[in-house]
Amino acid sequence: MMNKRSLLSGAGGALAGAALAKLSLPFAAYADDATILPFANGERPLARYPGKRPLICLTSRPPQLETPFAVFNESVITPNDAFFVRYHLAGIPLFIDPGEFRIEVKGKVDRPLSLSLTDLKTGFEPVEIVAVNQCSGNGRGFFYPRVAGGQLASGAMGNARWRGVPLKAVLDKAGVQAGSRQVTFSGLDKPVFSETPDFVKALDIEHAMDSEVMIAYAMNGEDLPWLNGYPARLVVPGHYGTYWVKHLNEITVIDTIYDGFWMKSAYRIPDNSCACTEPGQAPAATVPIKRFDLRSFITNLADGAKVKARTQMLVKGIAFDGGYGITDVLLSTDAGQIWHATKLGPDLGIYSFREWQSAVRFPPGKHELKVRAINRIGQSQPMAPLWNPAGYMRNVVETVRVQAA
Ligand SMILES: Nc1nc2c(c(=O)[nH]1)N[C@H]1C(S)=C(S)[C@@H](COP(=O)(O)O)O[C@H]1N2
Ligand SMILES: [Mo]
Repeated sequence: MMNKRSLLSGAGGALAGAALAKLSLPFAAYADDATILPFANGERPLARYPGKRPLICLTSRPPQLETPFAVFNESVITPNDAFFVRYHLAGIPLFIDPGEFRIEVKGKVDRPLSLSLTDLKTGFEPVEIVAVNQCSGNGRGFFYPRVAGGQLASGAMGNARWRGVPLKAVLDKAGVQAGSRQVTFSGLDKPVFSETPDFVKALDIEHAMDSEVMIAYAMNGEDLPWLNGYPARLVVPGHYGTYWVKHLNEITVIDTIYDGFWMKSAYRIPDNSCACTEPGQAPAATVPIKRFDLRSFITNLADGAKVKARTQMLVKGIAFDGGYGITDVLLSTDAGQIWHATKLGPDLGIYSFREWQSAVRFPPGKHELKVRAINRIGQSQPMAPLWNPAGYMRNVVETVRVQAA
């Protein structure tokens, strides 16, 4: 089994004297227990990282930590210590001095800015939004045929209340020049090898200026957890996590279409209405991934659960989409033949998880539960999974089998 060996050594001890004013990331270790995700090769250690409860460890360098699915049944807001973590580059920041930290705003702007955290917190009107952050590859481990990439179950998502300033306010202060086409974003993390492209993402200028994209410095009423981008990150409501650049320290307005690796080659989906191909086939053309598709989950029953027969119980869960808003969540207890409306929970905004619940009485025997959401523009989820070579955007109607006795 897994030893309690160190996963990530910050130099907290060695530098303690010299770095008193700074914050540092201490070390992480494997927890004693492991977990098994519901697909082949799904055994994972749990790891204890700074500021986090034990999370499912996909890789330790760079840290990629998945939220245990049961967390989504605890509350509609994902606690900071359980929120998933995804990095591409092993050179994650281990020391950050909040007094020295600056966000540079440069490129095609009239007045380049160098914003301290204090500038960010006091120089602009703060805004808040509840929004889901989800990795493009959430659920990739369920793809069949299997695809390369992080073999994630459904825990690479989370819902939080973000606080920060609109990116538009910052760009307006800098003065975006006519003819600008995109804005690029980069954070403090760096590649270990010079051959590895730095993690830089781009948004079209109209999107960057839409007043919803936010530079966030707080999450659920606290500073951002280190591993979720302390001290500031981009929040791009309704859009896949790849754009939510962490430890954000460079914002560059450009008058071209950015063609770095993480836009031109990675995080692209088939350029068709289903974002899918025949299994095993490469797409004819691709475009950058953008908005979430519709998803819904049962959170209080795991696949294979045993329930009490003939007794009324609540089945509950969550649903979300890319920002149209959930209008209905339907539940089937007979493998999708009959669908029942469920009761939706409080509306925390179009970018939030929406809770749903339904009272169910199971006759003795086996039951196949399926859950399906519908959004404000009438979209729903496919009954059979769609496939694409990168394993992105899973949104099939999910199934949970229970045994009532
Ligand atoms: N600086 C930086 N920001 C990043 C990444 C990264 O590798 N480096 N990964 C992105 C991806 S792909 C995802 S899914 C989200 C995950 O956010 P989280 O780690 O806070 O859950 O961060 C995004 N922001
Ligand atoms: Mo991601």
